[in-house]
Amino acid sequence: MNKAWWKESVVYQVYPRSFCDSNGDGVGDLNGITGKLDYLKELGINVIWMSPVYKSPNDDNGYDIADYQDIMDEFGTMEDFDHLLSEAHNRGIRIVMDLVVNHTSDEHAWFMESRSSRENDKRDYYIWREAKDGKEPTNWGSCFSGSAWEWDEKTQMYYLHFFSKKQPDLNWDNPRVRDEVFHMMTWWCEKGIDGFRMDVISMISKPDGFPDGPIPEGALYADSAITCNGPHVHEYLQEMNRRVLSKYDIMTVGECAGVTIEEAKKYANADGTELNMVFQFEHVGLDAGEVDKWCKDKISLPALKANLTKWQTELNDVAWNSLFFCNHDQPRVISRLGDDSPVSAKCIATMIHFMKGTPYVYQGEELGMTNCPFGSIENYRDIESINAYHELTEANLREPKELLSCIAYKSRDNARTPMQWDDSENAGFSTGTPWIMVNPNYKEINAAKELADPDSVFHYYQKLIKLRRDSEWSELIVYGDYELLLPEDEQIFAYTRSLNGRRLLVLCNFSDRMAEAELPDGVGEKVLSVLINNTEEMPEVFGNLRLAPWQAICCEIA
Ligand code: TEU
Ligand code: CA
Repeated sequence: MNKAWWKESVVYQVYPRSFCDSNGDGVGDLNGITGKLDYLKELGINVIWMSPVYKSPNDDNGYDIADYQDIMDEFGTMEDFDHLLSEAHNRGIRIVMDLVVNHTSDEHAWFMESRSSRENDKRDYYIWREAKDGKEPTNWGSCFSGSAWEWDEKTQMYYLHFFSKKQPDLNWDNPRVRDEVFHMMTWWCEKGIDGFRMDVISMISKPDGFPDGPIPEGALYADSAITCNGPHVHEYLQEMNRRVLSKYDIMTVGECAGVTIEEAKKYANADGTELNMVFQFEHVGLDAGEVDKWCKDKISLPALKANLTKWQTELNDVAWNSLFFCNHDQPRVISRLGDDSPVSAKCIATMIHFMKGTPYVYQGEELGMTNCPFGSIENYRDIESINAYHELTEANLREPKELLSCIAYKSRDNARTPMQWDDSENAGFSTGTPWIMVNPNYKEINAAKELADPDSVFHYYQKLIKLRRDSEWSELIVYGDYELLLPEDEQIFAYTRSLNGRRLLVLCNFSDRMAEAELPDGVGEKVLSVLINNTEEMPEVFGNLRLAPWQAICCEIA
């Protein structure tokens, strides 16, 4: 069964900019996080993954790093970080850092040198190419709109950036770059951190020969998928594992855009030669459009069940799953899969938290925080949303009003509004002017109110986490085998977990209507105990199953 602490964990993602502002400048900071450790302890999580806190000009809110071994001015000092780390450890909470090494900021010293001349000693730390027929070297697009190539007047060459032009891609084929990265990672591990979430790690090895890619109808450039799972990515991660990761008791999760099951079996293989687990994106891609994410298509439940079941069964005993729907790049799942009601939040959480893998709770998800009514494009802060709006409307590819409604539904900023702590001004996030608008529903949805309400979403997440981490069913929830039931049902997500002769039955009605179904023979005929139920109603589990709207229940069955 290969037990491990990171398999038995529940991770909480903090987006520091929006979590808690301790000094009234409108921006969240490290001391703000330290001040909320008791809240996180109360929730029951045992690992915090923090989005980047390193020095950065914040072109992409810290995912553009100018110094990997210093703290962003707005977030505090290295002393503040050391204090946070020790206070977290004092509470039995581990800290996982966000490692962004596919690219740096263009204000990093390495890039400042690299761009200074073609002969500079660090020129090949990045990816420079001559113009081709007077144009960009390939037809690749940036994830933040425009070409993935930026012209540098001084040295008369293009440099590659799959994200913003202030995020030049590092050249991982250069062994000196790998040395620099592994040295920096070791420095953080020696400080006592507990792991890394690795940003777009599936993109670090670029395709051989830099071929043009296909340009989808309605798009201006070839998709960045062309660089996912590149020719040397596993070689580089195995080197990283040998030289750094294998020397410490740490947890690693690769953010792997474009990862398939076959690739995940390599990235997160059970032999431990690369990473512990990956974030896959097929399930959160089920509602993407033909060309890009800017649409309001809904995810069909049978498609979601089929995809999550594929990952549950095909990685089983071969690799390890992460379990998430929310993060700082995704709209709020309660608005995407639910109907913004607390009962729908609990239903979604039940479906996720009883699966096999390590669950990730994104800040505010445990409160049932929803998407935010931003209104005009001026209220957005996210470079991805803002650039997409301007590029697609200025190229007359999308009608502004219609596109804005899609951005409202899918923008990353939906996850980046300030954490809603209480019903005081700015939801208790800051005594200053927040860097981004506060969701106007903070008086109804906030931590103070939910801590005082035993039936709140917070307390429901607390129960889910306790069942996984400290109950008689913990081993069954973490290590039990998964089996989907009722695959074609359009309303009910039903599955079992089994281990050593014990079995859990999970039933979730993903609709605002009553749901009925026939369970397979032998399933649910004898309920031994009810672990959790998000409504007062006790469904008839025997034979003719009836579930209330959004009802979710987990029982131990004979
Ligand atoms: O995200 C990479 C990535 O896949 C995103 O571009 C994602 O596809 C998109 O945001 C979904 O709409 C990572 C970080 O999580 C993201 O915040 C950064 O902006 C990006 O890398 C560049 O570092
Ligand atoms: Ca602050």
